[in-house]
Amino acid sequence: MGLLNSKNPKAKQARILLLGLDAAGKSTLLYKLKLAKDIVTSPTVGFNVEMIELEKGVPLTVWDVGGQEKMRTVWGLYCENTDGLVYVVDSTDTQRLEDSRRELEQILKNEHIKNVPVILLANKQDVPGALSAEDITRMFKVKQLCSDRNWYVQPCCAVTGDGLMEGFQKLTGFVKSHMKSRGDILAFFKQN
Ligand SMILES: Nc1nc2c(ncn2[C@@H]2O[C@H](COP(=O)(O)OP(=O)(O)OP(=O)(O)O)[C@@H](O)[C@H]2O)c(=O)[nH]1
Ligand SMILES: [Mg+2]
Repeated sequence: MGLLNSKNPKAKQARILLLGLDAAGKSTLLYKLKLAKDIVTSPTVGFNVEMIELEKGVPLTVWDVGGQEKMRTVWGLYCENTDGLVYVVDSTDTQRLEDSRRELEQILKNEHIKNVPVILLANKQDVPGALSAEDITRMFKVKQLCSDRNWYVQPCCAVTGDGLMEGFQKLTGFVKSHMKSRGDILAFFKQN
């Protein structure tokens, strides 16, 4: 709990859920953000959890849950107390795009993340022929799917880190206003 605010160890941290199909690039991007370096990942069985502080005074606890089929059945168990959802899409995996869209649609029905802001990361933009953020927005029907919440689709490359900061900055802005609207903001900002 190294990033808890030292003046107030009980200050609320924002809990971020990182989801997406297996091999979308969730763990790669998490450790790129956390460690600023490339790591060799293996499929996540269970979850990784890391605290990252991209904006000073705004610590995020990021839960990276494995995306293999059997893991998707338990995604719902991680939704409680979530303040923001980051959904990672492999923009080159056109064969499983509909699977990915359907899983997103499903998880957005979870009552614990009702109105919670969503950032879609259109990952693997370094690969020639990758679908653009606009393509993903259209194909996922994001406007309809996320009509009850703030959302944004950010193109990125987890390997180089391109677009990750932009995506998480957007997320931080959304999360702040979401927490404010829920009244959590006092606990969150008293010390930030
Ligand atoms: N070219 C390219 N490869 C990427 C990118 N992001 C991730 N990868 C690769 O995709 C593979 C899967 O990445 P992971 O980060 O393990 O995927 P994950 O979403 O955590 O997968 P699960 O843990 O199984 O849910 C690895 O070989 C990564 O190096 C990217 O932006 N570009
Ligand atoms: Mg992983």
